[in-house]
Amino acid sequence: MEKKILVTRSSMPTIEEYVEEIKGIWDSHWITNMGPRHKELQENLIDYLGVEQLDMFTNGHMAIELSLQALNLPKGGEVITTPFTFASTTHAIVRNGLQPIFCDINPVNFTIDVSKMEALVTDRTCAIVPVHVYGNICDIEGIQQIADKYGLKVLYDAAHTFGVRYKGKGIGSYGDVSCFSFHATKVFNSIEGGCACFTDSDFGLELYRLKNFGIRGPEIVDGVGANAKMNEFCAAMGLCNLRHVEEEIAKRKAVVERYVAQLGNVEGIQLNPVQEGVLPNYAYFPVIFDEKMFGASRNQVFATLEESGIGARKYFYPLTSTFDCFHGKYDANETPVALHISKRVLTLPLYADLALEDVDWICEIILKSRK
Ligand code: T4K
Repeated sequence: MEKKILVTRSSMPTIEEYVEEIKGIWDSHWITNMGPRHKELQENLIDYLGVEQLDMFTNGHMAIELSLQALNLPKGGEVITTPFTFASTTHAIVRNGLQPIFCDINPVNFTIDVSKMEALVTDRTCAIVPVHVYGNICDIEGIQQIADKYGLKVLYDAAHTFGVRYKGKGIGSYGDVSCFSFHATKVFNSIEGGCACFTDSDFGLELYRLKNFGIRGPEIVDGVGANAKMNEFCAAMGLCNLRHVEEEIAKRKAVVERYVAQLGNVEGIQLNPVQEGVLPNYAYFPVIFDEKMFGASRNQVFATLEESGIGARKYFYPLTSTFDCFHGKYDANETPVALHISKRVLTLPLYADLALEDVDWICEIILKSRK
């Protein structure tokens, strides 16, 4: 059978470890609705992520969507955000009846460009939703300054930044709320899952209510909520994977270092930056190809890799602002850097157990794809 390497591969505990973790579920018959594993994972995550409070959800998207709802922003309000992200970020804004206002990104770390943000503020602006894309952290101080000046809420889409620390603090402790994804494809997974980190207990209560149908008490339903509760099987997977997350990150680091050794000095290739003051998690390995200097376009490299059974991905192309569902609503030329990067970026396979020889092989194919 032809060898296949995909962009990532879920980390899993041994089956024995998982079975041990779920045995108690059979004894108690308590499968969901904030059971003992949910509680234990929540406590362990507060500790590991270095945040004051957090709540957990079925997935990262619901953490973002319900957090935006819990911020109680004015309907139709404008939210400054990035188009260089996964569908989830933009859709969470739109599904809340809010209007995304797309700000360009900076060409070095691909996060929202704070120098272009203030010009987008109007009297309808109510929030900023930046993304720590690929695990690169945004200009947190710059964003907070603008938020403070105009009285805006800040929700960080921190889906890619599990375990990242900035200036010694957990990345989830910045902004009004920060949302992580625990999807199968992430550095840490609970199969599906996610969390929102916050400091305001009233906000936390509102969020809890929204993930549980708006129920406040056995006979009181005073909110129109959704159902976004994490079940016990996902929480059990989270408990197992959390035990190994440091090892996971260390192995990813070795893979990234091997890529950097092979591709770091190649003309026409731009790699992800190392950011000052940041303890990274090696979530993604994006590469930007300059066709003229490198000798092959992103699409050519993508196709050559695919012919060899290597599934690199074009995260994040197309820009969310150009999705068919928004046809004609936004102009991608207003975010020229994001447009430029999205047409040139390829994220290469990265996971803990990716063999270093396979990294060499992937790089060899990339370099041979030059005309
Ligand atoms: N915000 C941002 C910035 C995000 O990137 C995401 C999710 C979210 C918010 C929302 O968080 P969640 O609601 O998802 O928790 C994937 C993921 O589904 C998605 O979680 C992720 N971002 C996005 C960047 O990538 P796809 O459609 O590319 O995934 P898929 O199914 O093609 O999987 C990619 C590779 O992962 C496969 O080729 C193999 C591997 N894989 C996949 C699955 C599903 C596994 O090894 N095991 C698996 O179970 O979206």
